[in-house]
Amino acid sequence: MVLISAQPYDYELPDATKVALVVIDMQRDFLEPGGFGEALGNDVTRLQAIVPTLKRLLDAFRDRHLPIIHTLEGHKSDLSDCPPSKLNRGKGNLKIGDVGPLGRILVLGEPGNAIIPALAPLPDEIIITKPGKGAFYHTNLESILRDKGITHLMFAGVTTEVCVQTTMREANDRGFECLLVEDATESYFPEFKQATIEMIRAQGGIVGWTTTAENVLQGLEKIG
Ligand code: C5J
Repeated sequence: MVLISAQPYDYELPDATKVALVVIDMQRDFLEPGGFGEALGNDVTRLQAIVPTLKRLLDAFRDRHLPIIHTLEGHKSDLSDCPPSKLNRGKGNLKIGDVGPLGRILVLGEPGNAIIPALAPLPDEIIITKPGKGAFYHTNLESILRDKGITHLMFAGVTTEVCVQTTMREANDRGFECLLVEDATESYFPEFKQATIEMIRAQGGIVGWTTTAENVLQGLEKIG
């Protein structure tokens, strides 16, 4: 067993066979101009800052052949999996399914819906496509994790208070021990990121733990 320095207290990692890295929605739609994030009025450039840290985490998991799960928010081309409440929200110039500079906004298979090239999944890595904010909603993520005997999840990606937090809460309710890597997640709103980190680890870790990528890397060194 390895202890990773975290808040509100050390995170216990039983052994390397029980852990997976979950990288949430590092897609062009959220990180590049012309995608869904910008259509909602956000400054998407601030999300780029976490890419090098996330790459270090990916490399550490890849070097040890530990499971990596990438998630991708997107909808079928007929939008049959996009409820009107989501489709009509926002009042931006471009809605989900409209054609933008990166192809159709938030539609699976479109250029803008892909994971950014710097963090592209390797062929043996799992990609979960999801229509919602949480990665357990309308996906087979839970059965994949149970089949692999995974009990511990480390979370990274965007955005901290939307898809990352929603997925972490879903995972926590399902009994997974969840650790958020603070410098490998980002939001369009720095204050929302900070608030999310604080609410996750409040009340004795009500949703889980938070730590830095450096602490994760040191922990992984100890498990070999
Ligand atoms: C959002 C996400 N923000 N990946 N999606 O709509 O957080």
